[in-house]
Amino acid sequence: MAYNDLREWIAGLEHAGELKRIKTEVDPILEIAEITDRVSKSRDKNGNTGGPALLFENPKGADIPVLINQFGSERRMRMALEVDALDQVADRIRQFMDVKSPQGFLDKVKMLPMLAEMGKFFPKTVSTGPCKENIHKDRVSLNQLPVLKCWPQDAGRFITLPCVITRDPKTGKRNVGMYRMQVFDERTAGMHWQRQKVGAEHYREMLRAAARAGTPVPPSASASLAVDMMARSSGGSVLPEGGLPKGKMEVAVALGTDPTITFSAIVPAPPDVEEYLIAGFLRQKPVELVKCETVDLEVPASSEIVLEGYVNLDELRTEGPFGDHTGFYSLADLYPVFHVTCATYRNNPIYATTIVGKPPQEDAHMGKAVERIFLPLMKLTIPELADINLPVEGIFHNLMIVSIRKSYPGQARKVMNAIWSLGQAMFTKCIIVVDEDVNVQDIREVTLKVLNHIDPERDIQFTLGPMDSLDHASRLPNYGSKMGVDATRKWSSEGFTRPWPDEILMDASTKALVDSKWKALAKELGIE
Ligand SMILES: Cc1cc2nc3c(=O)[nH]c(=O)nc-3n(C[C@H](O)[C@H](O)[C@H](O)COP(=O)(O)O)c2cc1C
Ligand SMILES: [Mn+2]
Repeated sequence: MAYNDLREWIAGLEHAGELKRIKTEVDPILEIAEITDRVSKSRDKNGNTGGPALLFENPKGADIPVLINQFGSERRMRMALEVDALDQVADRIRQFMDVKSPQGFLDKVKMLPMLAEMGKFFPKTVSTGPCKENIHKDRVSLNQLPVLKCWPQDAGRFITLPCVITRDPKTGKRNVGMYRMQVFDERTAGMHWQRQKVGAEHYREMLRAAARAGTPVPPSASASLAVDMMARSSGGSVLPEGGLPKGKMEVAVALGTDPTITFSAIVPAPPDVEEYLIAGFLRQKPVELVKCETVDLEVPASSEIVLEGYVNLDELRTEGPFGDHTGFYSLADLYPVFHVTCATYRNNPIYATTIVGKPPQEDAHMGKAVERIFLPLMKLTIPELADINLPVEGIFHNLMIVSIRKSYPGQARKVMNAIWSLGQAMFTKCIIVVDEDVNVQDIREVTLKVLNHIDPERDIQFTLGPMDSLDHASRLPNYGSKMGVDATRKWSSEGFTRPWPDEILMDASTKALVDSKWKALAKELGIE
């Protein structure tokens, strides 16, 4: 049964031996990050990385415990999604995609259980919930939270696992995205939605609407930069020259939610698919929402802590640097500023967070879950796709290895272009395409076959396009080149006329012969 809140999830983890409580006092400034980093990179006797989830019960300077590394192993990721294998989530998605139009009454009856199951996905608004146990509109201070400073050159403390809720002013649809928040002072924080994310698009929609309705503010350096950053990139000169319109955009932030909600905020779903629905699908039980006190938004009723507030349309502030999941500091840049108007929280709240840095860390396991879950969805538009691997050191957007069933010339390049046009996969800096017989999960096999099979000048495809905001090497921020490597076997219809050698494989009878003697031989030779 679904975890109803963070506390049930913590209890579940503890019961499964997947959580350790730390009673010693530890400093949220750097110390928790160093401990967590060591735990993330530790290996158990089976060679699994990740260590346990950690509950720091005594963080220095705050009386709120800190939960970290909750998703930091494959097992915990499976527990969070309540499956025995991550592919089961993919199987469930496939089942819903396979639905054919019912042919008669019996077919319709057969569909009823599925329809009933779908009914559970939709969130429902309830009148109140645990997150309303304490409501503060005046005495709000972000400094009461044990927010981490993760790395020495970080610009400050960062809320790293917030579910940021916004509403599309045009359609009224909600979005939940995970965008880090740098704490500036008691009541303000950075709002780091990168320009290609849904929160940023909602902000631009607000800018467009406000610009149509009102007078622009006087020109200023930051305002014109905002136009450049948030508006011109959307293709229109909808904003008056030189200034940003005044106005506010409402934002709510939920901290410490049940694991499916937290996970839903990071999955790269299509912009119009509401994350509360994704969470409902994953947990197979509706997400219960409550209305906010000061803004017209809904938050999960069982959230540990909720911050309500707004972003001024005409205000940007330098955010970062921040030690990021690339293993490097992401550079400082201008981002909107979140102002807290109200905080609601449970009695004895728990602060859930994460750190990112050099992989492998907690986010590596979340990324792997995304990879498995999205494969069937990618196959919808790229049916020849057999498997994909985003190696952890490729930090999701630097390297994707895909295998395909090749049926026509040039297909590997078609697949690259399809990936570069697919949602957040647009950021993929390097795509390697191999034939179906290559196991993309085996990096040794990939290295051997890819490098053997390519004629680099012929097989590398360059293109230009949007880059992840975190990329520090591209010629311009957010814009640069990408590379695809066609490592499939080349066909004569692709202009390759030389013979292609067979892969070395021993014949079956010799193998069987040696198999029959192997036990004794191996013992004699001292090998396993
Ligand atoms: C721990 C963590 C921190 C993240 N921080 C940010 C961030 O600061 N800014 C951002 O744009 N995306 C960040 N992301 C990625 C987004 O959450 C992800 O792209 C998500 O799909 C965005 O949702 P959206 O499509 O609804 O905008 C982070 C992801 C994780 C796992
Ligand atoms: Mn979204």
